[in-house]
Amino acid sequence: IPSTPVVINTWAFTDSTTKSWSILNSNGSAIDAVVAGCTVCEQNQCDGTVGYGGSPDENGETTLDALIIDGVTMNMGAVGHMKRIKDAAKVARHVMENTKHTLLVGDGATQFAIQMGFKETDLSTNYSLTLWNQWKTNCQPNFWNNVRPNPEKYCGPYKPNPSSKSKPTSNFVDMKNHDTIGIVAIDHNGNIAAGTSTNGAKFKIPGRVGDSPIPGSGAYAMNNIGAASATGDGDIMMRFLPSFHAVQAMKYGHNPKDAAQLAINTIVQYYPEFSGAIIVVDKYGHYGAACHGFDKFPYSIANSNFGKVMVLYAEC
Ligand code: SD4
Repeated sequence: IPSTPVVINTWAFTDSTTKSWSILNSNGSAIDAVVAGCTVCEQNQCDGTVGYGGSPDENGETTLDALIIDGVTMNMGAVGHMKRIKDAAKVARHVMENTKHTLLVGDGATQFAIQMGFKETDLSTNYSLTLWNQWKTNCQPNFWNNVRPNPEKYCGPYKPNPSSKSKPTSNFVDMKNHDTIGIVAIDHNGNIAAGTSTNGAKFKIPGRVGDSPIPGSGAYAMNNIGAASATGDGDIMMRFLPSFHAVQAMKYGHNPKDAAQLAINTIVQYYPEFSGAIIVVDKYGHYGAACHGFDKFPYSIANSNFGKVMVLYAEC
């Protein structure tokens, strides 16, 4: 049964769902719910793949991507590859509310965050540095470089190999290891918002920005239709704007479950080995999810029908 207000987020990140739901339940806005839910995951370092201290790049540094979308005004803000600032979702909201830009990246995003009063701090932890050291010790050809078929052992720093024609397929075989939070919410006024937060892909080439901060890819929301948010192999997914695709599919009459499946199917046609998932909600609170490349995709939901936070599963 559809019901609003509603919050849905990727994975079993139920602390985030609980936080977002408590805001919606006390008449808070969808934007507040989305930002607060993402922030909880950043602070909890959800699965080591949201917030500080995870997914070190080739140089061992953790960088953050986040996006916030207001489906009422279609105003959006995002940060990509942001360094040394923990609160990626809150900074994305500042980009949305305090600038006319949509996406700030790298050191520029950091400087903006500092001007907005955020604290600069090292995002590395013992955990992220251990991961990085293990990676360097067991140095394999770096997946993210096009040198994979090359038998010569290779770890960063990145050197482009113009002679190689190989294309990456998916480095996201084990979905347990890289779980972006994506949240979609509808508040008491029927206003819709969506957002994401992640530390991206492990051992990425420095400078890499994933799908999560890209409007239409990591998330999308339009008040008169609904919203969606995706997680998974961002280097592949951003080529298809799956969240935009799903929202458009609903516009043309598909229900959320079918819209989710359509967005995933299009990617699979080109990249049968990709791993990823998407959550979709329409403006009435009907919801659905679809996934590919692993067994089951858990996602979390709260609305007044359930009266509590539930974890549901999509079969992939
Ligand atoms: C990325 N989409 O940066 C993110 C990672 C992710 O589940 O979602 N993992 O590619």
